[in-house]
Amino acid sequence: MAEPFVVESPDVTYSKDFIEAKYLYSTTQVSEENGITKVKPCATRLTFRTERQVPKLGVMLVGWGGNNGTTVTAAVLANKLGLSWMTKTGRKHANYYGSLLQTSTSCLGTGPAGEVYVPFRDLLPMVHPNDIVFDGWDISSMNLADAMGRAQVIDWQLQEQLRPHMEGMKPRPSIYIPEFIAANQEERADHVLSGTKAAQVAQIRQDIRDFKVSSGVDKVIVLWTANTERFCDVRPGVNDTADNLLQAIERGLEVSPSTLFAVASILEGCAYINGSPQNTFVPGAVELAIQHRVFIAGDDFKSGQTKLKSVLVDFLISSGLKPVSIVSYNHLGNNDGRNLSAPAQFRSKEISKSNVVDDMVKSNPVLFGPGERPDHCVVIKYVPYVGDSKRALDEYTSEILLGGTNTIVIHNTCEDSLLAAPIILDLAVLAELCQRIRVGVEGEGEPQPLHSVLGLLGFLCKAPLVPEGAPVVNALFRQRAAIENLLRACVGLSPLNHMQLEHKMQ
Ligand code: NAI
Ligand code: DG6
Repeated sequence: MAEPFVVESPDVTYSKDFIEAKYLYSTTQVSEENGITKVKPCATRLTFRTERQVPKLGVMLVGWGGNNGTTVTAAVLANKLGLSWMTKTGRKHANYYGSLLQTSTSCLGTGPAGEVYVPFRDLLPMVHPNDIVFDGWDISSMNLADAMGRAQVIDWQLQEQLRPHMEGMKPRPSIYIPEFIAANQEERADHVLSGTKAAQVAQIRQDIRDFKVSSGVDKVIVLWTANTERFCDVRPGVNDTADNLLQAIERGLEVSPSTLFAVASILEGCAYINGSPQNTFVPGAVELAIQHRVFIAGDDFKSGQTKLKSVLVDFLISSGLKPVSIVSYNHLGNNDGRNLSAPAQFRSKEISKSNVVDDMVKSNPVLFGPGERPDHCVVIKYVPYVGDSKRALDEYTSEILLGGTNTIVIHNTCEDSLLAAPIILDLAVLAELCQRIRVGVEGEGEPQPLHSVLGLLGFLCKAPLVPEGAPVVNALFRQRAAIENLLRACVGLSPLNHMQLEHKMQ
């Protein structure tokens, strides 16, 4: 299999099936002894082994008939078919703008003409989105062509071209427990499974198996892009351990639909990604994933306002300015906004949108004393007329030199699902790639899979799920560097350090 580039190093070997890289992982340990802070540079020799064979990937979307589900399906078809269409501002061509992997680049190194950049997707063998086969579930029976019309996201001329390809796509009936989503969603719930919770989980597992056989895909990833649910209580004996969670399903106790899907997916050995804010990954679900060595990732796509926040607050704090008030308001008119107009569902979103500055605040004890944090207010309003074109207004106030203040106000109009669709693709493609990576300490046995809780995908999530005890990183470019440097490590390249010493020394 031809690679876009070959690393020439005694530490890197390419075999028919694997790329294997020996890698020196450098960290720094800090300890406190007798009032003295001791800092110790450490280095560990690791082996990364990446399977080269890219599988045929199937992605099953929960909420396939929603704005994100239809938009991502339409985007892949439009790219695959090479479609273009006229709008009042001219001809538009299908692209993957907004995808970290497809349309952003990574610096490979320096050549005679300067720095050499390659698309992120060329760093390692990865699934191309055009080759993904979609399937999924929805509580609404509408076929994908009609659902795309309902979403009002895709330009009309493109919809017309896509209709024949999408009208045959019909979501599978889904698990519907009305109390988890807003009451205003009831009118679209005409396509729901019946039976006990255990029977419904069994049906979802059967659906995954059926899809695998009928589509001929090698691997399936399941991704929740259905409505935001309310948080569920974490209760001892119900969802605190894997066994209790499985028992709770058998006994018909409270388990949210998104957690039921997670359980079905994990038991089928399929990675499960949560694109919404609710606490799908109760402790029992996490333990189940770890037991089955299946990847889970989430929560809540980081698409617009929050992505900017995780850059802007990082900029302020890392420049030594002190943000003291962050007020984020937005209004939108799609079905997501309608669902979020109910208090319990809004609360889930408020939580995931509010914790995104914590790591940056914690990183700077010069500016913030113990327990001190900026005021942070999140408001979401439902305004049907604006549809999927979300308006986001943010005000950041910072304290600056000698008691001065610096107020930055941002207005952002963003077509929500057109931002979320490429994130869905990146999540699936990266999760699949991670399934082919093994890493281990040299001399300590065979390299092993990454931790089941795939924190690496945090760049794409508002509230990154991380292994117990691991730090949560929200700062966008730290998250990006984690992905970039891990992928570089897999081909034996050191992390990008941006020192450019070759241009700074005499
Ligand atoms: P949407 O409301 O258009 O689509 C959700 C779909 O899920 C609907 O078709 C609904 O019928 C279906 N559904 C609800 N409960 C279901 C269940 N139990 N099983 C199967 N299907 C079910 O919403 P949209 O805009 O597609 O967003 C989806 C999710 O992604 C929401 O939770 C939203 O908060 C989240 N999100 C969206 C972002 C964006 O930029 N569009 C960004 C971040 C998160
Ligand atoms: C209103 O906030 C609706 C939400 O679903 C958001 O549009 C979505 O979570 C994207 O949020 P953000 O903050 O990344 O733009």
